[in-house]
Formats: sequence, C-alpha cells, structure tokens
Amino acid sequence: MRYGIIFPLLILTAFLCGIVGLRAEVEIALEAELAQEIVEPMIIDDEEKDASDGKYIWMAGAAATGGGGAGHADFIVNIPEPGKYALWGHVIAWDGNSDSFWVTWQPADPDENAQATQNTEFRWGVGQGAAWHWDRINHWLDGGTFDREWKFNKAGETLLRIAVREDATMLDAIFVTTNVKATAADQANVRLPTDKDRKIQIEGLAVDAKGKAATTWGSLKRVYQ
Ligand SMILES: [Ca+2]
Ligand SMILES: [Ca+2]
Repeated sequence: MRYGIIFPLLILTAFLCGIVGLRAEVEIALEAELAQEIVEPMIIDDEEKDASDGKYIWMAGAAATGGGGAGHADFIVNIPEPGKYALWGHVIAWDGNSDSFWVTWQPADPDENAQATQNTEFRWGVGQGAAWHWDRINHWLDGGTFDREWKFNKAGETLLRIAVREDATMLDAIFVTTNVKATAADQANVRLPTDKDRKIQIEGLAVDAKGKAATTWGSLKRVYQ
C-alpha cells in the first residue's frame, strides 16, 4: 500500500519540478556604458548621481528644449535560447522634450536606421521621471504606446541599438528578459547589473581585443545569414 502512495507522489514531484523548470526566465543585466560601440553625440557621463556603477549614456543637452537625432549605442546581446524577449531600461527622462530613444533589435527588427526613417515602430516613449527608474521599452506609435516584444528563432548574438531621438534622455542600464508578460518592473524581476553581470558583459565578447567590433559583427552576420 505504501508504495502505492509514494510512486504517484514521485511522479507529481517530477511534474512540478518540470513546470518550475519550464518557467525559468532568461535574465540578462547590461550596463549602458559598456555598450560595444558608442557613437557621438551619444556619450558616457557620470554627473547624474546614483547611476549603476556611476555611469550612464546620453546625448548631453538641456531639459525642456529640443535637440537630438544623432548618435547611438550598440550592444551585442548573446541570447541563450530562442523565444520572445522584452527589454527594460533604467532611465531618467526629465520632461516631454527629453523622453525618447529609437530602439532596434536585430534580427527580430530589420537593419533600419530609425533616425533616418523616423519609423514609429522603433520609437520608445520613455516613462518620465527625474530620478532613475525602470521603464519597459515600448513603441510609441501615432495611435498609442504599447510594450514591445521581440521574437528570435535561434540562440546567439543579436544586435541591440539604442539611438538618440531627444537629447537629455539618460540610459543607465538595460534588463533583458523572456518574461514578456510582466508590465511592472517588480513583476519582471528587473535588476541592475552586478559585478558578475559586468564581467560577463565585458569578457563574454573579448574574443579578440583588436578589432573586437569587427569580430562580433562578423559573427553576427554568420549566425543569421
Ligand atoms: Ca531635449
Ligand atoms: Ca550604468
């Protein structure tokens, strides 16, 4: 009789473990200032207090005024499994003149220069706030603002570009997750990069110190051609 109870319990345990295993999300924390390539007038800065690891990126400018439209940061994000992904940014956006970026993530998105095309599919309307806060990357369409998600058919290197739309919008860190359902930062389990995250971000790509960008771009092309 005892075995008659234990055996189903074992099966139930295995089943529950399976469910837990399936629900484990991919989570990658990136420092904005450790992007593989940062093109001016997007720059690394350290004047705004309380940024993760003391630094962030932006196109310097005054709040409440116009300006922007040039410069970007490129991140090679090595995703460990195919599937749908969401992005969160740790940001400061002072006001309505300093609260947007252009975002493309290839190969889910096309190789499109959103600064040139002004395609609203790639326009991120950044949640405003004068202190660092998390904001899920959305697209701010002419008909409304909706959370974005990206679908990748295979694991490997992907290319995330955050490009300046309005100056004075600040980006401190990025959180990558397969949890596309969470609409609030705490639900998404967001975190700022740890020392370990920064180490992975730097060393995970340091295959060839010379011409690192060329190496990674070359491999990106190979993976997705
Ligand atoms: Ca501005
Ligand atoms: Ca930072």
